[in-house]
Amino acid sequence: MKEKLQKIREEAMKQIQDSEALEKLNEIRINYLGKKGELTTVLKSMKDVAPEDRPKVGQMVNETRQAIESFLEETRKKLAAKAREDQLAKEVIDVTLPAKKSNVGHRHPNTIALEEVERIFIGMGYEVVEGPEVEYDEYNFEKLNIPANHPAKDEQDTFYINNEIVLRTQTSPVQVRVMEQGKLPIRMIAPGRVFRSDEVDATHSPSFHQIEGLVIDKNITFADLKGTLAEFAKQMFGENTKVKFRPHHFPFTEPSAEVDVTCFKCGGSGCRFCKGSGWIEILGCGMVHPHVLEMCGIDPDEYSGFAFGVGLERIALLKYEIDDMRLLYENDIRFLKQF
Ligand code: 2NL
Repeated sequence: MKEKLQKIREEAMKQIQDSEALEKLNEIRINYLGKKGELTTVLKSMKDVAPEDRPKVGQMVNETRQAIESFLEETRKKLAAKAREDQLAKEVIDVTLPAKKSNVGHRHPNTIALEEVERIFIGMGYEVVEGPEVEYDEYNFEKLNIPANHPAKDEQDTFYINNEIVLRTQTSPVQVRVMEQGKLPIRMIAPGRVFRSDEVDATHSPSFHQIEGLVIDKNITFADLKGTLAEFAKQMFGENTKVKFRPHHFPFTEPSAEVDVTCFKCGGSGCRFCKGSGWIEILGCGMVHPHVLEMCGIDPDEYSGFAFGVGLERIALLKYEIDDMRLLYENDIRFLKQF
């Protein structure tokens, strides 16, 4: 028995000594110390040992077990340390590699321009109101003095859902809704998406954005309109910007005007940007037509008001010197990032 134990011990020690991997050590542990291992088998054969020899043999089995266990543990530590060293040597981190770029979003030029316009009018006490993009013909045309068969209806041709429902051509129906609510005075802007049955080119799109403004109170005159838009132009395009009102016609305002601002590139002396004229057209406006007020439930003898409409894309193109509207809709991040 003694020789047998001695042999087991020598064999185990040699195998441990020779093992090069942690998995191998585990195998050895199972082979010698496991449930069906060699040492366990010896313990099980104790019944064949003479009773007086049993304590001695038992002690020898235990000593062998402890010797194998402690050598296993010692070797395990060595191998684990070596494995970690090898791993560290293999997985060298190149700290000079460029880091992954994190792409953050960017506000669209339309959004930047809209927020600027909103900031200016909120500063003058206006409210920002939104409304539906799908509208009744009645709100988009009739109540704005554009009855069936009016030539303006052809200029503002749009997409029809059916005979009574259209995609709005302006945000004015939002203002009609506010007027109908009957709370006066009104000082509001209505930004939003509008639609026209237009072919796509550098300055047209079947879907674009507009900001309309409306002020209704007692004793509102064209002078209020001029002062308001002159202040808007200064804040939007620079302190030295001047405005010019040219007579125009809109069915929903009377009198009506188109407004030009002095070219913010050349200051009015004439350049390529303003095609030599020194002026750039930015919006349409006028005094709200008395018939429109009446149709919206406001007494034109008591109240008057002005209104204006600005194309948001037009402002964004001018402000950021973009020469093709289509660039605004392509969502190419390299383009958008510039503004
Ligand atoms: C343009 C012209 C304009 C209005 C819009 C308006 C709204 C109501 C009543 C009267 Cl509820 N007028 N809006 C007035 C004049 C011009 O837009 O050229 N827009 C791009």
